[in-house]
Amino acid sequence: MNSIIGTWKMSLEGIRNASTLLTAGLSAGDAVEKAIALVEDDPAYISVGYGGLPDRDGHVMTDAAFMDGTTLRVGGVMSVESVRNPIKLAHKLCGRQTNCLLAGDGAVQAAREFGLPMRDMRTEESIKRWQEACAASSETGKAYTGHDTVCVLALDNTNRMAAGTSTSGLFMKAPGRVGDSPLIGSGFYCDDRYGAAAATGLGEDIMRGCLSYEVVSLMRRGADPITACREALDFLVARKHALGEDSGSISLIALAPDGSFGAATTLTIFPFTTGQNNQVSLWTVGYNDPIPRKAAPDEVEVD
Ligand code: SD4
Repeated sequence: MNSIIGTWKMSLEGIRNASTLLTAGLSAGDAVEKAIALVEDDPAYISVGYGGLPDRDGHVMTDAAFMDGTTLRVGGVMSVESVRNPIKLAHKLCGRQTNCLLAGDGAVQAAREFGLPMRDMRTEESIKRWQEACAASSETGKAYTGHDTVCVLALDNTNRMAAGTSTSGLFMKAPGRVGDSPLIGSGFYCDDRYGAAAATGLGEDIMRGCLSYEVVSLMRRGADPITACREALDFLVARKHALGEDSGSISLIALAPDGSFGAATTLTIFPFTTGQNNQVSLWTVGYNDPIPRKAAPDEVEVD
């Protein structure tokens, strides 16, 4: 039995490829890395890796993380520029006992030491998008829109699990801003005894509920992955409402050690993808539509 789940429609090809490889015996960790690297390398996906969303100064600064569900070891990078595949760096750092979470220049230096490829992560389109936002934000004062993280959770044929995340974070973020994606417990968590979870949405909100740890903790106490995602989300949303805040933009995915999966969202529609023993599907879930439904790729406009 193997199973893999990824956030957003953009993960579909990576999940398809990784699912085939998992079925052929690839490890959960390598499957997570491969699925995410494919999204990072594709400039069509504007919120992850190459061609990602620039910060206020026009730099594409990425965050990524990797967790091994057997050892509970973690690797992560934050505010990293010019590393072609931040997930590969996070995966390599996960092999270390110390110095496994690196920021900025230190992370770039580690990538060089590992011999990982570097690249200018900006594309003509990302530069144009930044220039337009600079012009528009001086008129409207609204810059912070557009953000999607690719998160992947996998279970392999030997019952090992892994989790990974990668993002360029919020569009027009302040230089140095870090979201939930590289933070263990918030953006991701994985313990192959109980399951794995990951989050996408506004990192500043996701962190307030340590949502990924909360989902895994609910699974540890017996919840199935759909219920665990929903309960963790509802709890934070209720707290936000009590504080006079709106629900915000948060989506969660989870994978159980038996290969079953779940998701929940505050959005009208949140697409995610799965592969189980090489059967690949696109799903949607909505705040008012909490049971995941299968969808055809052309039905889903949200990437
Ligand atoms: C962040 N959580 O940097 C990321 C962005 C994201 O969907 O996931 N957006 O806050």
